[in-house]
Amino acid sequence: MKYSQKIETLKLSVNGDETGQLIALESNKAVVPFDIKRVYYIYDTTPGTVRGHHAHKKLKQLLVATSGSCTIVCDDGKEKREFILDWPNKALYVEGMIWRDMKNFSKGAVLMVLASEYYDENDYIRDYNVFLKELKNIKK
Ligand code: T46
Repeated sequence: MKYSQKIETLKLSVNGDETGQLIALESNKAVVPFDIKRVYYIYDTTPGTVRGHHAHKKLKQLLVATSGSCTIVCDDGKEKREFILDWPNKALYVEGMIWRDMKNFSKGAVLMVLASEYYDENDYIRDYNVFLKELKNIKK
């Protein structure tokens, strides 16, 4: 299997006026580069917790902290980069073989994730050494 790997920060456009703000996300336009098959959100996290500790074989995801803030640590096998999501108009696109951790959840943080596939545990790589080994199959 050939894997892909991509990380991109995106600024979402806001429809705002004096009554409030609204952000719309749509499959294959309005920045989401895939058909949205699943939406999940992480909230009520334990203070100091670190989640993630895995990569995906093919999943594409768009992450937005719709409330509060958190840090996403992305590791492509060569370097680790940290992205702070701290505003509803900031999104992080993560595709495929990126090892990710989520940490520094603020009180009340809600991390919303749009995903390109239904939940499938077989798409996860939860062993870092297996992740490093599989990286040789990255599409060039
Ligand atoms: C990811 C990061 C950003 C389901 O039943 N359905 C789902 O769609 C998901 C995502 C999870 N689950 C179950 C599986 C576990 O029993 O919920 C439990 C917690 O999942 P996990 O430990 O994988 O959660 P995180 O926060 O470590 O990772 C999640 C996503 O799983 C993952 O795809 O990229 O958020």
